[in-house]
Amino acid sequence: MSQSKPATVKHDTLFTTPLDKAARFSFDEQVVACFPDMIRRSVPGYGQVLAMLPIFARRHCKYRQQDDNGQRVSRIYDLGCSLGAASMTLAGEFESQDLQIKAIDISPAMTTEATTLLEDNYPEHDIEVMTADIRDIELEPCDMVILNLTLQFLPAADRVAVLEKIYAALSEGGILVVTEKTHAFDEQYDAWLVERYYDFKRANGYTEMEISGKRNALENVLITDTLAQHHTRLSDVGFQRHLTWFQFLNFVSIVAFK
Ligand code: GEK
Repeated sequence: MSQSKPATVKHDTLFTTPLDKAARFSFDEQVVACFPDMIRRSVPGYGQVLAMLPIFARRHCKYRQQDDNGQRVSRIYDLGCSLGAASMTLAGEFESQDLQIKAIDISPAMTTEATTLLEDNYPEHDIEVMTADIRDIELEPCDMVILNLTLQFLPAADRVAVLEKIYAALSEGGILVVTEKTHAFDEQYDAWLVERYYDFKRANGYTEMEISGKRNALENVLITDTLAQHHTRLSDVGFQRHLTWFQFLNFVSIVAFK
């Protein structure tokens, strides 16, 4: 894998001081500055999931689309791209002419930084970074859609419509990869998973205050589904085949095949 240029990443110290209990988590400049450190220390398997995306893309992206010059390309959407880590991983494993990547995030602080990082590292690649709400955009025909830890931030009632739009845009043979934090239906299993998840965060250097501060700030912002709910919804929107290919504690990744 090619090495990308390191950005200046701050250590995540967001919840090291007591916060207003009502403060909600938002993807602002402060979060952007420490995001790579935060997500690596907070999401079990984050790096492993990212590393598999180009491997999946090799198998399922078959130059089914055309770029503005009429060249055959594989079009990939990175929805809720944050700093573009998924797009970066893909660009690192493909020649510039092979892919057309569209990376979208609702947070201008994220897309500003993602644009810089992607332009600095992959100036030759066809990567468009857009600031938009993924509920509002139209999707062009595509080979692969990545929803890496993004669906969980949409209001529950809006998730079906976004997945329907993705299903409609995917070409036959294309895939959707959805990675999410989940909760277990069984309360005891859920309690065990949540506690071991906090152990995971402790092992990665987070204090009790940081863990509880983040939990409070994410309340009603990050709303999890069960794994069964994810699979049912994917069936409901039309995907006939979908598979949980990765699980690490309460974090899962599903691949859905069109
Ligand atoms: C990664 N995928 O590093 N429209 C667009 N973006 C949204 C919306 C929306 N309606 N709601 C939230 N977001 C990334 C990580 S982070 C996950 C994704 C996390 C964006 C939000 O601004 C944030 O950047 C991203 O979804 C979620 O592979 O921080 O746990």
